[in-house]
Amino acid sequence: MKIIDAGVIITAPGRNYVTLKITTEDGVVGWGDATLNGRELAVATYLRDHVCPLLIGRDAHRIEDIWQYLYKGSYWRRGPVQMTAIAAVDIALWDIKGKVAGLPVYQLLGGAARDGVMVYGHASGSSVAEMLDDVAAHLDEGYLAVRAQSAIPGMDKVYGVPPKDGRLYEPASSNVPQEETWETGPYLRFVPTMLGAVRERFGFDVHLLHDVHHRLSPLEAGRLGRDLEEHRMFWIEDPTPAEDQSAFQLIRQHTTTPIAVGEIFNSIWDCQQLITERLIDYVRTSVSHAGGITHLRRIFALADLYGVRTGSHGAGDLSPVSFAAALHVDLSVPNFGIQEYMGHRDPAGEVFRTGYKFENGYMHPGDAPGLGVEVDEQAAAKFPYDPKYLPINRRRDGSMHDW
Ligand code: GCO
Ligand code: MG
Repeated sequence: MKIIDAGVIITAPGRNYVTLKITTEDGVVGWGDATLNGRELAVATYLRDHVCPLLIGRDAHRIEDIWQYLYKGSYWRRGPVQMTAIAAVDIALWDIKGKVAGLPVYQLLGGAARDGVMVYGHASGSSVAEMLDDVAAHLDEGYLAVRAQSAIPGMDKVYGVPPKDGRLYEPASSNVPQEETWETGPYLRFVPTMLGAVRERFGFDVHLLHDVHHRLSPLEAGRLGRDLEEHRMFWIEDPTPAEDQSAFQLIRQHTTTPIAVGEIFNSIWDCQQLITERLIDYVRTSVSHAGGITHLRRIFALADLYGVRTGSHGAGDLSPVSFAAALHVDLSVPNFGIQEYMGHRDPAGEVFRTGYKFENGYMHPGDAPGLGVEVDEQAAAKFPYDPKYLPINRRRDGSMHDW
């Protein structure tokens, strides 16, 4: 079944998304997500100029071969741009295979290994009281797991906390990077109290998560983990910048608080040591940034051997196409842990027609053939590209810090 067309759609219904459309000779269309927040056009160009021309005439069914062809064939391997581009192709090809087979993608991956996929939502607030009310609102909606982030006294802006309404936190918000100030001391002193307040009000039944967003040293992370042990966290996420995998040995020596890492990883090599030395508990690689369904399953299979569970990134800057793909993988792998669900704000729903459902804290991708998401190209054309950057962090002395 030959590929006869491959093209890139850039649209900003609420935020920027890059989508790959692959068409086969019999008119089957597959969709892939190629969105790399703040660097969207780099992936769009990589696809348009270097990948799409190579797809024409290839057999859409040969997913593994096309993956290897694009990965090994470029010579310059890995990195977020290449791996997001390959992911988009891979996701679109799985969509096509499902549509041709008349089956939802999870059936092609071995079928459902569970009835639903537990997701966690984002609760936040400009004070602890406001954050607690947002946790309550999530529990009312049926969430079983909630990530809690709150403003920190003495710090102007904090990751994960929106300027106003708790539900609309948007990381990429400015046409030049917004500058934030980071101070480790106030953060480390405040967070145990903040998360303790959640336990005090809601008890221990709710799964509680927190994102450190790469900001601590290994020793500071160890101390935070130890201070949080009494709160029985589901996980703390990205405690340190994770390109230094051996740093996690130090964290592990100091705490039993579970650790989740991997949203910025793009290949199995980024987490090989973390997994094989059992330095983490959850691997957060995403389907759209880590080489698509084909490569994500390889990472998850390695993780399974070492008792590491999955906890894929699911922020709003990953499009509904990759969110659906994530749900298909989550439903089928044996070592699923949890899936992040931030949702997509309107008018994304005008462009992406989704079939996935949320019920009682669990999600299901639906049973439509393929991924179950269709893209309305006419609607997409109404929302032109809108350049945005992620913020940066500086310490009080002006030096750059991890954001
Ligand atoms: C998360 C992430 C996001 C990232 C965002 C960057 O855990 O959901 O940390 O909020 O900051 O995806 O584009
Ligand atoms: Mg994160």
